[in-house]
Amino acid sequence: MSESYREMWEKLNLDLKAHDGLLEVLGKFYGDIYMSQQGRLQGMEYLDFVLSEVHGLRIQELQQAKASGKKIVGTFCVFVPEELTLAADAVQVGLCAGAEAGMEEAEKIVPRNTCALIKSFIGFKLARLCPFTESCDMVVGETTCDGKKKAYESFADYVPMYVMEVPQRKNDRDRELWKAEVLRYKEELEKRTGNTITAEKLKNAIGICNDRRRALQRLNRLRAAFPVPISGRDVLLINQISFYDDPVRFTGSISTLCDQLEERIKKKEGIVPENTPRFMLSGCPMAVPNWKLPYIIESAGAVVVGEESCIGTRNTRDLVDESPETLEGMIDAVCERYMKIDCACFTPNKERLDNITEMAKELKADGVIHYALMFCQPYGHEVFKVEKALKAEGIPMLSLETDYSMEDMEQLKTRVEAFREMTG
Ligand code: BJ8
Repeated sequence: MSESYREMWEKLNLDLKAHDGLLEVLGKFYGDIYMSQQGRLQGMEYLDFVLSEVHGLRIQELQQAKASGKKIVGTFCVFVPEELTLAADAVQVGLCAGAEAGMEEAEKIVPRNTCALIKSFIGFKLARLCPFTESCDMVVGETTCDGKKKAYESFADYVPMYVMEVPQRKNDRDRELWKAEVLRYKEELEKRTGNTITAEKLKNAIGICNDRRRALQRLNRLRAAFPVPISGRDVLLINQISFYDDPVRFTGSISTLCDQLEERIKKKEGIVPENTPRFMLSGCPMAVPNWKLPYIIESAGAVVVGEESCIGTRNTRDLVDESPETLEGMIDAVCERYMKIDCACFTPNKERLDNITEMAKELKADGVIHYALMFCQPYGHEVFKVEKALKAEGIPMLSLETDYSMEDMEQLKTRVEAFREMTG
């Protein structure tokens, strides 16, 4: 890393020593999990580069955007409408974290039995490890699960917090509440950025976000080919990077990668042999650098062909209707699209069961591995329903509960291997 990065990190008040340690561990972890793969597509070099520069070049870009007067908005949930953020000429970045750093610090302000995702983003802030959080002018939370909404109350002492209320049901009055919240967010953005969200700007932003979703949808279709042309690990990484890379640049790179995938599919080239068991992941989001489970699955001789998760198809499945021409019509279309998100925080949430079974069938998955983070009530509760729905379709499921520690690697590996044998 260049000296200019160190200066930048210093200005951002990072704990430089601890941050050096984090980058070292991350680099090694990435090398073991990603660079050791054989036969990766050339297009993955872009992703390798972006990841290697995650705390360098991308942060430099954010600082340059700030210097030119743009605001940086950090988020933790796919419910925050990026279309509005972009239409206000701001930059949106995901702040969810998938590493164990700063857990002890985090436990000083949230209970021990809080899920690792929450503890991680708090830990990264308190241990002064995350240049993204430090770059933010506004951090947007949401009232999804109890863990998050209570954690934001405490987190507000450390970051410029704004919280959107997400309804828990999907009836007419819930939709009204959501629309009011989207409008409140629009006003807040306009106030904080000093920019007015016009129909023209929103139309452009809807196009940018939809294009990214379309590129990821294409990737998801292609990855499901026989034999599987790209590893699940790589697709997870692509989804993770989609949360903090520049959206237009990202879409262009993923489209190039998809062209390469098409070539590979034409030649019937696989990243694994055609008869490799195909598993679909379902459940909690896996924030960067949480690559543990896909790595275990793919080291156990199976391949991941889909992620039913917010860092996966839940975030890319639905597009915003692009036909409205008025600002009000576009805002309605944005509200409508976000209300299709089938997060386990909703009750009832039959849509998710339908989406999982349909996706598993489409992908011709040999089995589904349900992943719940320890202490995650919403996804933990839905495990039973998901298993029942899949069983009715004759699709086997393995339920795993874990966190970000590496202590249970062997145990998870044994269970995944047994599942692979059972489904094979
Ligand atoms: S829309 S899944 S990104 S809330 S794992 S913090 S649910 S206790 S992340 Fe999520 Fe939005 Fe829903 Fe998606 Fe709570 Fe569970 Fe932790 Fe979670």
